Amino acid sequence: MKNLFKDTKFMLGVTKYKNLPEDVGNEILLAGRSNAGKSSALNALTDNPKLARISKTPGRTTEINFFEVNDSLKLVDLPGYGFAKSSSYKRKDWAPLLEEYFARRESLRAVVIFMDIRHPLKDRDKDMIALCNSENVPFIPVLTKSDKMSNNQKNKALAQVNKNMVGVEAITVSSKDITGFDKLSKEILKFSSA
Ligand SMILES: Nc1nc2c(ncn2[C@@H]2O[C@H](COP(=O)(O)OP(=O)(O)OP(=O)(O)O)[C@@H](O)[C@H]2O)c(=O)[nH]1
Ligand SMILES: [Mg+2]
Repeated sequence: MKNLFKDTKFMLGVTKYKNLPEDVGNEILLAGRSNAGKSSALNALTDNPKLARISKTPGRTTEINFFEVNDSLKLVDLPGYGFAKSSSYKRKDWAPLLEEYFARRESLRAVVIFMDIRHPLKDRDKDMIALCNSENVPFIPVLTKSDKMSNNQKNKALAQVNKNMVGVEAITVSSKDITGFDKLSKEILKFSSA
């Protein structure tokens, strides 16, 4: 199967709404707690280990980074929520930008919410789900680092998360073993027709 994300390129990183690229096409937001594995997943999805920076130090991603998949699809990598001392994503400097983005961005189609499979649905994840629900933006829950669990544990975690959500099913991925990304690409591409 051809990887339609293969030619994804970094466009720009911004910290202010006015610096956002033109509001055209389709945008998928990549969200999640710091260290959840967002950047690793982006690299696995695009089969490009050098695309987004991975780090052992939480909070490496501090801007909203735009990646162009093709003419009509962009992936938007958010800084992890809760990487600093703040207890809520709302208190982060870029939170007003995020709220403005949700309120105004015509191109926003869906949010991928990355959660470490060992620690899913923390308060800030629930905040993000609530924000999606209040703005009527669909979300795709993704459980990362599935290589850290046995199949049995994995299925239990998945069932537990699914039990807490209506109308959506979580996907498990491992950026280490490169599993689950076919499914994730399919889900993302569902939102990418302009
Ligand atoms: N075992 C395992 N480790 C992973 C996986 N995905 C990410 N990691 C590790 O988790 C750490 C954080 O990964 P990142 O991809 O940088 O996480 P992030 O969500 O982008 O973090 P921020 O940019 O700080 O918000 C790194 O040490 C990765 O190597 C995975 O699927 N399996
Ligand atoms: Mg990152």
